Amino acid sequence: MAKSPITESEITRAIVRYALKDLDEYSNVDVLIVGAGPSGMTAAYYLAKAGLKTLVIERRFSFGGGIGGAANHLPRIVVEYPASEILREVGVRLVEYSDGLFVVDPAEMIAKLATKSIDAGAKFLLGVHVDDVIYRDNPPRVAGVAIIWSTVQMAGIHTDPIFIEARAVVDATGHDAEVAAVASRKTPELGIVLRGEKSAFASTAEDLVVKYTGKVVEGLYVTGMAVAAVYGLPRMGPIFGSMLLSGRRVAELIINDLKGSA
Ligand code: 48H
Repeated sequence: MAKSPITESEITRAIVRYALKDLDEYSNVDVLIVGAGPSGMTAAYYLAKAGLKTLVIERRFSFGGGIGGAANHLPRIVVEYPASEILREVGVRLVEYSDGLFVVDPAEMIAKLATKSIDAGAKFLLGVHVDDVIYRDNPPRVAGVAIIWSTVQMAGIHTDPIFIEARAVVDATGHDAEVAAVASRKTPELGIVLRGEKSAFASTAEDLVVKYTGKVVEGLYVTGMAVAAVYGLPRMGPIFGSMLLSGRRVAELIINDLKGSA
């Protein structure tokens, strides 16, 4: 039997039913990652692969964060060994420029990190802004986030947020460490201090960002450039190895921590 023409109300009902189902299902997750840049998407890939219920919240309507702007808008970035192996694992093609230094197409890197993390089971909500955290005391900890639609936030219209609870929140918001910053400013008893990112020193920055990746207070972890903002580390420019290694490192730490508290 031929299907009757699709009606406008049917379009609306299909969208509303599944959008609300998503918000219902993801109102409480194992891991909530704020930011779909290189560190956030890498973390999402490994966390989802490990079977954790993983939600990524991104305020833009697109993936990739700073990958897309690449190097001063020149459409190539570089990645060094061993981070190059993470890109190889998700199928990104690497061109070896010199021993252990690879040139990568940023559009391919965005597409493949996004595809692989979604295929591994991570859920992305685009166009959503994280506005605040949920906290608990005794002991002080972060227990989730408050969200509003990015368009509402940009319009400057006040609306109260809705909440998402999480066993672990990951600040993958880049240079401004927005989640750690709001937690530090509004809830000093969490004891979070932001030292602010330093000027460029690429090789040192690449090592230190990975080394300092991890938990800042119970329930809140930092990855990527947010690590530099919290711990006062130098920047590295358009080399992305530490973003990938930091994303994998934060995933490993969370998998280990949540396993112990299942
Ligand atoms: C929802 C938010 C919010 C919010 C921000 O900037 P990113 O690419 O972050 P990283 O750390 O994964 O990668 C940093 C890299 O891109 C970079 O800038 C480098 C290597 N710089 C070196 C240098 O010397 O300059 O992605 C962060 C993402 C973005 O997509 C934001 O839109 C998003 O987070 N975001 N999403 N709620 N409050 N704040």
